[in-house]
Amino acid sequence: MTVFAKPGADGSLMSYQSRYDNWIGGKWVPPVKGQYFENPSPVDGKTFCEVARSTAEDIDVALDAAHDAAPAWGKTSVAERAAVLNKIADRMEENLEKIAVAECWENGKAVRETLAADIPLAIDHFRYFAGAIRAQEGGISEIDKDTVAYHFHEPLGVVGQIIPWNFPILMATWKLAPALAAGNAVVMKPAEQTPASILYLMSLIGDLLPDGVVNIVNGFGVEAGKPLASSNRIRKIAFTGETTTGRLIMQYASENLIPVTLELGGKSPNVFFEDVMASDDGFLDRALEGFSMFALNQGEVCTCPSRALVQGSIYDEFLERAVARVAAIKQGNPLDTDTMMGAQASSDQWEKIKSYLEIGKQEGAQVLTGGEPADLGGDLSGGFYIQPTVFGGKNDMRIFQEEIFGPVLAVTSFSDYDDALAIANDTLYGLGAGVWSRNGAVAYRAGRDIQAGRVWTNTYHDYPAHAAFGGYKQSGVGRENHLMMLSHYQQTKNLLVGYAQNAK
Ligand code: TXE
Repeated sequence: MTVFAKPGADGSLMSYQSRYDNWIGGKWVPPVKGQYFENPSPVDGKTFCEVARSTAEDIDVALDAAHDAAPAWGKTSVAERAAVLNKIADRMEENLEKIAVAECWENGKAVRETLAADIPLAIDHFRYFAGAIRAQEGGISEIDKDTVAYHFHEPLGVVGQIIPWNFPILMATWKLAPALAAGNAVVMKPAEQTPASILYLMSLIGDLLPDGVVNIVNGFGVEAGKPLASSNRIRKIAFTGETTTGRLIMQYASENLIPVTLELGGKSPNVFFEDVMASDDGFLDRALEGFSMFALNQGEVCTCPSRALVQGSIYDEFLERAVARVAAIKQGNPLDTDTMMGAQASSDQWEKIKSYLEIGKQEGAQVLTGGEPADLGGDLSGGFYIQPTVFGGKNDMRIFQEEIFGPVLAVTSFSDYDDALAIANDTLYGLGAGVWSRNGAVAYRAGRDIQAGRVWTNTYHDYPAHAAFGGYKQSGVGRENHLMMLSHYQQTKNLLVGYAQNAK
């Protein structure tokens, strides 16, 4: 067991500055109005740094820097841009533990996750898009024997990106890597709950990028995010967050007729067919693991499998084992590498989840395990902890329909395939889903019939860079990851050339 020292304490791996300005034009720039806000760690609830509280004026300064940088960056060769992305990945790998601790301390998630998943995935993302941009080809069509249509990929120019707090570094990477690979300059507004870890990252990698290619401006949604998303100086806005905010982003973007990518909320069904119980082999263990995945990242995942649908014929037997598996989740100090579940990211989110624990009880759901906030005592008593919770109930309850974004699972039973599909699709959302069956045909059919952009079959919560990710229904617009993401940051130039005169 390793307990990382508190960041900044003697012997610690990394140190946050006590105050952060914005990262603009390759240097630290104080906010125009001179205001800062406090940034508490969810681990103990205490403020560990303060961060620029930016306004429209700061967004303008960042947009100036991005516009200065964009033409030259857009003209670099794909090999040059790929080299920069690969250097960023290498630098991150050299500093993996430091970045993992920075993210853990700021977000409250377990350091064993940031060490094993969040930061390695972020590194791989830069490497994937370094390769992807070099492999991307344009197109040529022959219109007639003397006329050719060339299709080139061109960068959009300056793009805006607004990210949430649940995976601060990975969400930044999902947006930065394809945008940079495609030759754009970026102004990014991180979430006010986790403004510093991305700045810590910039302090490590900032020298690898030309000044102004990446600009990070912190602040609150309406004060800093809205001026960015509604600016007529960006050519695209990419957003991850709540569905209601996504709707606003689309409205702002419509004023300037720019494209949007929206990655929004979810209420993902995780469907367990009766044959998962057929024998006590590794498959059942994997299914039980998949059931408990609702608690991964403290449930603060847009694809959190927050609804479990279990076939009636196995309901009692499966639930007995599944609930025992959930009760064994080790909750504790997020900086302890033994800890499986850490703290919720903010006091607001903690309050929201606690209110849903009460809503579930009031609407008559049965508490199968958990159901309360967790007091871990000692230094952690000021932190934002919730017991992993499983409710039994019906799909029309609010805990089945509304995104809680916490370690709270709502379980119900289904009779047959059609019933399972009806319940799975009875939601406004369509981001993720899981299907568990030993019968490949059933699993395939369910995967195709569930209305969600990502359906995991006999696995869950894998996020490779080369698989498309995004929502159906009210879970979003567009995709992230995968080669296809490049086109979200490019425009097509068609050159239609007549060569006939050259032949005379
Ligand atoms: O989201 P917001 P919040 C869900 C989850 C959570 C709920 C609220 O259910 O409980 O949303 O979280 C910026 N113009 N998800 O309040 O407000 C904001 O500053 C421009 C799901 O944090 O959507 C932050 O940077 N920007 C989700 C970002 O938007 C605005 C991840 C997200 O904040 C803005 C996070 C505005 N008017 C929360 N208002 C997922 N899909 O992964 C806010 N912002």
